Amino acid sequence: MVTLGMAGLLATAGVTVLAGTAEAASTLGSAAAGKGRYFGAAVAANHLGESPYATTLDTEFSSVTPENEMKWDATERTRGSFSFGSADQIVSHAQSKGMKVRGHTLVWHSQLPSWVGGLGTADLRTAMNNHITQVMQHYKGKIHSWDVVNEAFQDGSSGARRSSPFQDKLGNGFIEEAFRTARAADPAAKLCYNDYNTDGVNAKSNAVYNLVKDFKARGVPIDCVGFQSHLNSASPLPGDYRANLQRFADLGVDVQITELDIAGSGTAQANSYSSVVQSCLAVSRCTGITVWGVTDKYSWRASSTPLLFDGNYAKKSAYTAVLNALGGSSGGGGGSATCTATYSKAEEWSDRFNGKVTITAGSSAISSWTTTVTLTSPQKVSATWNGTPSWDSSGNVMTMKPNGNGTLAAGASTSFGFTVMKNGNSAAPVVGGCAV
Ligand code: 9MR
Repeated sequence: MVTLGMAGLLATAGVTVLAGTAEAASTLGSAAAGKGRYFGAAVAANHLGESPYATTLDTEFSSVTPENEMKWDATERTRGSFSFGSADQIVSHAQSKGMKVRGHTLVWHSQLPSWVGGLGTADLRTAMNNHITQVMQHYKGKIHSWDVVNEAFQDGSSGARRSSPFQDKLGNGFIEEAFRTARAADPAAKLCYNDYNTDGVNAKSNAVYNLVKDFKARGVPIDCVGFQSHLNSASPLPGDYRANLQRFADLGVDVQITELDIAGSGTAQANSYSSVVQSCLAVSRCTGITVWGVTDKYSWRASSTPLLFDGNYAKKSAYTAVLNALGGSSGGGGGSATCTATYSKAEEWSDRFNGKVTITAGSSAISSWTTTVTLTSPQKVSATWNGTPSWDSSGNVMTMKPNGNGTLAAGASTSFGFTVMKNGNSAAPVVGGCAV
């Protein structure tokens, strides 16, 4: 932003700015802003006091979604008694840092207090509309987009509605009613329908598509569709992801990637993240991306390490891939060569395990790289592959260089491996920074 402002000033003053000297944006939020998008994260109020959590959030992201704090069970646990404490904490944190806020979520079958399910039809209608109105009015003017209705369709091939108190008692019309109530409560907020397993063209996304098409034809207020994009090996990135976003955009709504996380590690994970970002950038109405958490440590599925920062808040290769796809650079300035090193554990036996380190070039090509792997004594490395190791005098620190030619194209990755004899200690090795 600063750089753009400077370039603008210099240009106005008639000074010629050499192409390529401007620094690329170095955070997710600023790089996304350069593309006219926001880049957000789901956050939990109870982690904001953890310094690296807040620092990572504040440095990198330009939008937040409360992960649980705005849900019905948090905001209206008892009928008519509203509590906004932890959601307010997130909203004021975001506002103080200039971040936008996505509202999640008003009408959802899950995290719904049991009193809602116990109501009769007329009472349920009143309670639903009151809930939407109270929560939206509390945050009026502070939320850029609201997930008004979440996950109302079944998985699988039926394209049918999911059973819920709303569906079962109010019928198909509950979604329309919720959106009309929401428009009246905060006319400035974008109103979204949000769901998962709708990331490619399939029976479920077709059902959502038909809903949106019908709403647009009849003038029912809807502004956006959220694609959660919780991806893993059972539900990988669909080949028609971009085309699916585009067909919704063509109905006249914005599309947003709302809960992105991709199980995995290393290059495969980085490549999927990169594709998602490129797909959003290719669809002009794709207005922003939110990842479902800041760090793997607090992910709702932490064991699949699906996020951009690892449990120690280190940037993963997925982070670099996203930043590069957004046109940013983690390097120290325009065009300078950088790399990142990320560790993952591979096979493990009772006496030893294999470690893998992935080296990923930043936004410029690199011609060589070096990184360190520090063991915990009395561990010993018994074998290495795909690299040339050397050792410090303690025998605990291995410096690894490429075998021969260490050239990597911008954003490309390579990896080396090693076997650690545990000698009674299974601690993961610590991988140092990557130097070019
Ligand atoms: O990440 C949320 C987790 O902390 C909650 O325990 C869970 C409860 O249902 O909801 C998770 O968030 C969900 C989101 O609200 C809607 N889409 C699916 C998300 C992951 O389950």
